[in-house]
Amino acid sequence: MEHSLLEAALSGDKKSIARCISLIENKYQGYEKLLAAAPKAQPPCIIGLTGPPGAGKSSLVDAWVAVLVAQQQRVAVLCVDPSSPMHSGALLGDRIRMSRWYNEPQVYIRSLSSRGALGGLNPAVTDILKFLSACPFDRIIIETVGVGQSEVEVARLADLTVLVMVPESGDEVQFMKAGLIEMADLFVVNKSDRPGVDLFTLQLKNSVHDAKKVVNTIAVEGVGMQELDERVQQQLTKKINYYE
Ligand SMILES: Nc1nc2c(ncn2[C@@H]2O[C@H](COP(=O)(O)OP(=O)(O)OP(=O)(O)O)[C@@H](O)[C@H]2O)c(=O)[nH]1
Ligand SMILES: [Mg+2]
Repeated sequence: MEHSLLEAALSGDKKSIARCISLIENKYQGYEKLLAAAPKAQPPCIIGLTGPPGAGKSSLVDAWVAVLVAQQQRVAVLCVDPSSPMHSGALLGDRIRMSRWYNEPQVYIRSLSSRGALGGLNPAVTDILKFLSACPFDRIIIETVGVGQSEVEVARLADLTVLVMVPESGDEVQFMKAGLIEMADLFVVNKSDRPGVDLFTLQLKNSVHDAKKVVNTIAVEGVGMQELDERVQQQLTKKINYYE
């Protein structure tokens, strides 16, 4: 492993970061050295974004990144595709939805398939997150499609878990059954331009018992992003205080 590659990555060079991640993903000889470079303690900054297929997660990340970039923050986005062939289009969708950020120096976006772990997260995800934490990013956002176990795994890896739902799908009941209401720190009702949003939001607020944890957004129009950003910040601050 070239020392200079690691140094360049840790100083924020996107090409070097991409190469390092490929080495880690493929368990290339010496990749452990890269991982060892990750500092042990980091302030909480990894945000897991999960929810059913097509809920608008990538659109939401795209719009949120605009807010973060305006704040001069450096952002890494990791999109993890589930192994189910049913959702094989997700990675392409993620790339299209976030394409405007690929040439932005402050933003690094990477897609990963979840080959290996059936129905779960790519086993390299943990390692890659560890490495990204050593790079100078203010925020690391990980998007996964909620198709079962993966939401739970994301919550374990992330400092903060955001569950994205849409009004018309009846997700709320399903998520309650799966115990996800307890697991998520924030709930986004995306596609708030759709019918039934008021009732859905009300029901969700009742289930969550904390109205401040529910944010309404219209990702494709950038509506609600400032509020989402503020709520995320509040929740992260709470966690930092809790850890200290
Ligand atoms: N009406 C409406 N459509 C939206 C909104 N947000 C996203 N969409 C649309 O919903 C579709 C899916 O959006 P994506 O951002 O790809 O959703 P996703 O959750 O990332 O999808 P997967 O990664 O495939 O699970 C796209 O056609 C978006 O344009 C919204 O707030 N309102
Ligand atoms: Mg997506």
